[in-house]
Amino acid sequence: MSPDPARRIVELIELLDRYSREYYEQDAPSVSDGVYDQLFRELQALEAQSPESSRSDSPTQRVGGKPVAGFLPVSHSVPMLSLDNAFSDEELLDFDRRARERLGSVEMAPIEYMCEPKLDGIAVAIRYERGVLVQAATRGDGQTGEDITHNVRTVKSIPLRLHSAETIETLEVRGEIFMPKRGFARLNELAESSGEKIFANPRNAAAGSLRQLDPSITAKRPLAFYCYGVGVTEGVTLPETQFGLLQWYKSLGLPVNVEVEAVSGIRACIDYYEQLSRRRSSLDFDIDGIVYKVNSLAEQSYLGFVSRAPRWAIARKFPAEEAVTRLIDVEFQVGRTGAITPVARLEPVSVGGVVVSNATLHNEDEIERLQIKIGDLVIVRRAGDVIPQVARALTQERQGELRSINFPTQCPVCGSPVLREEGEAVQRCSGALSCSAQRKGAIIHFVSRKAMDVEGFGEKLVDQLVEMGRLKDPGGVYSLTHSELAALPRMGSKSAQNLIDAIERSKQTTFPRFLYALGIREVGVTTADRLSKHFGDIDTLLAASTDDLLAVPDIGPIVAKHIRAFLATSANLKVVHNLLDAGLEWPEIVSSETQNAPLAGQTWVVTGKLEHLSREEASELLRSFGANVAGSVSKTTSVLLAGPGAGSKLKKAQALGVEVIDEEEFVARKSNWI
Ligand code: 9MJ
Repeated sequence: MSPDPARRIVELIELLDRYSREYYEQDAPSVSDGVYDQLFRELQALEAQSPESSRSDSPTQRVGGKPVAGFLPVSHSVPMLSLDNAFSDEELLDFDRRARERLGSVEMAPIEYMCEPKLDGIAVAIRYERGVLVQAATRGDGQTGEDITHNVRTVKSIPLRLHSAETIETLEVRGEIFMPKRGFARLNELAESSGEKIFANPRNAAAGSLRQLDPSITAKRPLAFYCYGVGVTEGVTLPETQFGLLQWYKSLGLPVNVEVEAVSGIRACIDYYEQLSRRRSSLDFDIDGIVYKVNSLAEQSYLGFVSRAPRWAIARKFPAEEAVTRLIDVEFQVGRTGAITPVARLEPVSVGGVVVSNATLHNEDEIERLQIKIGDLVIVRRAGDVIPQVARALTQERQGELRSINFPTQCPVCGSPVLREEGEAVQRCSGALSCSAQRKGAIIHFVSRKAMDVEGFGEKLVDQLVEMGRLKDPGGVYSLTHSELAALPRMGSKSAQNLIDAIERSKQTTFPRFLYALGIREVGVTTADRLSKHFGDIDTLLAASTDDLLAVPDIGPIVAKHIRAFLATSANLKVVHNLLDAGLEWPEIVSSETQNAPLAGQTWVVTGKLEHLSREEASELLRSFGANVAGSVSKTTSVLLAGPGAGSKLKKAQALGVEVIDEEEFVARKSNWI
């Protein structure tokens, strides 16, 4: 499928050149930095393998962008360096080892490092003479940048005069101009409402803002600045460390990122990385990694630099959240409710630090929107914990045979017609429990932890029993026998007995668990709880009309429709009755409206680790006493039950003056409620 190396090199050079022009000249990138880096590294590797095919116009031979016409060139008498990258802890450890070897401190004390968030903005050099801002320039290629003084003067956090520094002859401050995320969002909202061009990301918005010929436009853009380095100086003695430099900058009125931290040794650098990467999304500025710098300025100058990067600093990049790979095939999965989800099978690729070989394509509309075909190169995105998605297809790079994706009209599992309800994007198999995929899904849901909680009843077992024809609906679980289970492959007599015991235990349940376990569409744990409180018992619920359902708090027409549809299907009613006949039972519901429940009208939140109960068990108990249990703390919270390890919820409760109790107090109070 992949072309030969020489052809791929030519292809990559052209592709990277186009992406680079989109990025630097048009401020309109069509791919993310991560994708660019990935292709760049692929090119580097191919050129190393086949040096005879490398070309002098390859982007790997170039160090930076060209100044654009309209701005005067500024030459950097102290070159503006860029940074080498480390993409793993190993590469970072190598960097530290090399630095210690050069400093002669392999066996000696660890190096002290400064850790700085790596801002994703525009590097600038701002020159102050006798304390007054006289010039500002971009990095350009590191030797020559562009004069953007007129625009930089409009950035409000950059002082036009340094605090009490008239005696400093010359100070060239270096740092990053960027657009905070909130400002970026507002700017794009405004642009959208007035039909103007929308920026792809905060970095491009910042670059576009600094490239204005008219500074009154720049002045309206929400730009900010943090400084982190120094260029030319005259008539001043610099502090001894990077940390000291930043402290001194602060005293001069220059903005310094509050997140910077001096640490001892490379292990502490890794800890800093892990902590900051967890908070990354809550920072108000985009970062693409962490910069580590040898703290001592004397050691920095001893270490020096190679070609364009210092030997005393390194950028530990976050794993790219996007990568390019090829779509090999599309399969259609059938879920518990019959929803048919197209799943992309991909050539495995590392995204966000995880190897991805499948990604969801959501539904037919999404396939249409992506205009994607099998065989296409695609961009896969995975941010944080979200399921990998196909962001788009590189349709311009198409070559060779491609196959179009046809959404099935019959269920790929049972052959029943696939239907799409009006106003819905989802297509569903119409086979209900006669479709083995829906049957498996329904039973897996039924035995799951928040439902009937049958311990040890896993997906593989459900698959096996459904395929043998032994489980036709959730009720079948209660007629399984020890000998039947023990005869299954890889199942001993003891495991079979454990399962039988767990099945038996699950018969003692609660009304909301039972309702949730039925797997009615749109009925999650909270809705099941509301329904059980409202109707109190199963017979009243079974007889409920749509209007009766609409009278339940927070139940709207869609949920009511799904409940009615479920109850109107005779196969479902048969399942419900079989379950009741199997001996499922639950304590009578203490309805908060009809009986004077001790916690009626109160809203509780449970957080932290409890010793004697799980959080869910505590919540269930609270609900049984009439309390409403919420997921987050607010002004209306009555009490927060907090175990050890409670974090932001505890802080918020304390800030709002909400009563906080521990488990011991909870247990003591509980005895009064019974
Ligand atoms: C960024 N981008 O935040 C440097 N940087 O230091 C920080 N960049 C840098 N330092 C030397 N914090 C060259 C570049």
